[in-house]
Amino acid sequence: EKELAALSKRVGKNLSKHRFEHCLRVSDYAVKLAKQNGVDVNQAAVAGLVHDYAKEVSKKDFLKKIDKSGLNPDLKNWGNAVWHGVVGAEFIKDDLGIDDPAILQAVRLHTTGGTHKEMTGLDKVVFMADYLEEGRDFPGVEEARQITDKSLDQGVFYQLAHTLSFLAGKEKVIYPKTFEAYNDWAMYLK
Ligand code: DGI
Ligand code: FE
Ligand code: FE
Ligand code: FE
Repeated sequence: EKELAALSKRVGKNLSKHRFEHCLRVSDYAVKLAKQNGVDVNQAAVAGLVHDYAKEVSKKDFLKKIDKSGLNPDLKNWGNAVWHGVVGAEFIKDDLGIDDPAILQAVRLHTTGGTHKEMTGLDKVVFMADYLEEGRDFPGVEEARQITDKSLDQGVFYQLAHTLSFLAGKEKVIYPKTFEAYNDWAMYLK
């Protein structure tokens, strides 16, 4: 579609080649998962394309945006991993003029996920497409793709469990929303 091509050009200008190509692949994978799960294909294509739009924004600009947008100042204690989704949605709104609340929420949740009640089909599709796009090659990615083809919800839980364990294995600080999402899905699915 013409609008998507114009948007893609603008996203490409804000990102390095490798990250832009990741965004294109996430968009494609999100479309595939959207078709499998009765999710709006255009919203999936757009949300996938823009999800990492702010990934290369500087710390200084994230901090400014948190103030300007009136976001919770506690966010300032975190870093790029959290900011590029939650604060990234504000850049996508302001720079790209995307105001569809469903797309903005999918961007906000794409790194941490959310509770099963909070996550829409679109949120799950973008969350999983980011993890499973054709360029991903971590151990277990093929198993994760198979699980997700069978059940989008089981895929979400697989990613939450594996990301949490990966981060803890590297002794990283973990954002509370990541824990909250994991616990919620564990109670919901087990
Ligand atoms: O932006 P991408 O690299 O495509 O993928 P992403 O947005 O899903 O994740 C970005 C990074 O953030 C990835 O290395 C995993 C990490 N991450 C996810 N949840 C947390 C986290 N890092 C920290 N420190 N804490 C978290 O809760
Ligand atoms: Fe991301
Ligand atoms: Fe992700
Ligand atoms: Fe990504």
